[in-house]
Amino acid sequence: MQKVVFDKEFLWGCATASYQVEGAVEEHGRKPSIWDTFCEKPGAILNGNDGSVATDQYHRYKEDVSLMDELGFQAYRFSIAWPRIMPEGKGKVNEAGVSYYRNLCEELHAKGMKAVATLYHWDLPQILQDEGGWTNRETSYAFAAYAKVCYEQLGAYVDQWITLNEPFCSAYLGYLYGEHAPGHTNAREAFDAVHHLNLAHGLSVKEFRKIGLSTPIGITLNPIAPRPATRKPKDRKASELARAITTEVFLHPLMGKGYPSLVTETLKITFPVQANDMDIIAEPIDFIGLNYYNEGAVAYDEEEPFAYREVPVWQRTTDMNWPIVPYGLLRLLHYFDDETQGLPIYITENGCAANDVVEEGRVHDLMRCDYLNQHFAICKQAIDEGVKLKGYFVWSFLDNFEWAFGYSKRFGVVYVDYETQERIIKDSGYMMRDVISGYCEF
Ligand code: GCO
Repeated sequence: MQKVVFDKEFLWGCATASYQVEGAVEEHGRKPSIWDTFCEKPGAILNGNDGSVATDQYHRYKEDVSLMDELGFQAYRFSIAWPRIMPEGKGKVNEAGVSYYRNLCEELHAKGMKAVATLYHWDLPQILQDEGGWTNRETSYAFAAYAKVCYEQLGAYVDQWITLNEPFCSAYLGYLYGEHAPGHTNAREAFDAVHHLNLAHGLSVKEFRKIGLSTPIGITLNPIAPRPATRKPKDRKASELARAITTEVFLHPLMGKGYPSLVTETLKITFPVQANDMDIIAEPIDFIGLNYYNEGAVAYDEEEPFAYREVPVWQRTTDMNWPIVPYGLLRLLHYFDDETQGLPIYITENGCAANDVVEEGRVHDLMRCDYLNQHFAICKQAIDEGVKLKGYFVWSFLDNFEWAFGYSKRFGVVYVDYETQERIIKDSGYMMRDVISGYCEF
């Protein structure tokens, strides 16, 4: 019998997010989020797609949980839609929204799976964006109040909490580059959003501690740490600048180190910090989530706003045109291990988009199998090298709404026929079943 490569405590899960899978955007009291609004903006989303139906998981969650169980997943990382829980962003709680997530958690528990809930995976209630969204400090307090309601109403159902998913994307793609909702392109707004997202995280962790739940709470970052193009000091500096402005503006305040001087002094960027903010943001957490897909390379370029530019790389790419660089994950796992002084780490997203086709009822996504196996091997190497890696969640359980790319990109280990909503387990799903069972060596 093949040896089990990961120990029995290692948590194998799959991940999705509310706006990408639920659909039912006007059902049972849910009100519009910034993504409902953004999808209405002509040209914002490829093919004019939106999340109004998505994979209809709001109605099909029992079927999906059964599929997860069939593949042996031990946990499901989903996100709670703020506009379902508090449709006005604050104040009145929508009982129907709470019930949906209670039912989902109970279905998971009935199959012996853990419920891992992300409080915020980008679907900010539009009503709060109308008041400035993440550029408004008040949104941080509204988030903490929303989180408190979730802890009170779902604390007995959720096994692990994640405050924010990828604040980098919320702040930079949403307010600087305009690629994500709300689609703004204003640097001042982006840096205000960075701070208010950090503050929202800290305030929500303090609420969690006040309530006294014993389950773990953390945050998920997508650390962007491109390698230097060459060993020239300038290119190594470029790599440090890239990591500072994209990742350390979140990671360092979380760890009580304040904003990185490379950003505040070298790049001369300011943040709207008020008294006690940095202490609030540094409220201790129990684990950190790491989302990894790919790694780029950068060279110094003083003409660029952040003094670096991406350079061409040679690796094979996925359907997102993202280079496949497993070793980049090893670098980041050690970086997180060092920066957090050994906080438990979960890979809360890893996977790839592939041009999947159905052939005689099967999907032979062998590129995805290779991608995943290469990254599993990196996980094992990191653990052997002493990194406290405690789990892995594949992105994604099933094909879903890939933000600005609409439904054109498929990340699932389960295929979705969007015409019929039929689910088809891909070869990568069967491969994950074998890896999780321990009978498959990669
Ligand atoms: C992210 C988000 C996911 C994406 C996935 C593929 O990391 O960007 O968490 O919602 O769909 O990463 O891009």
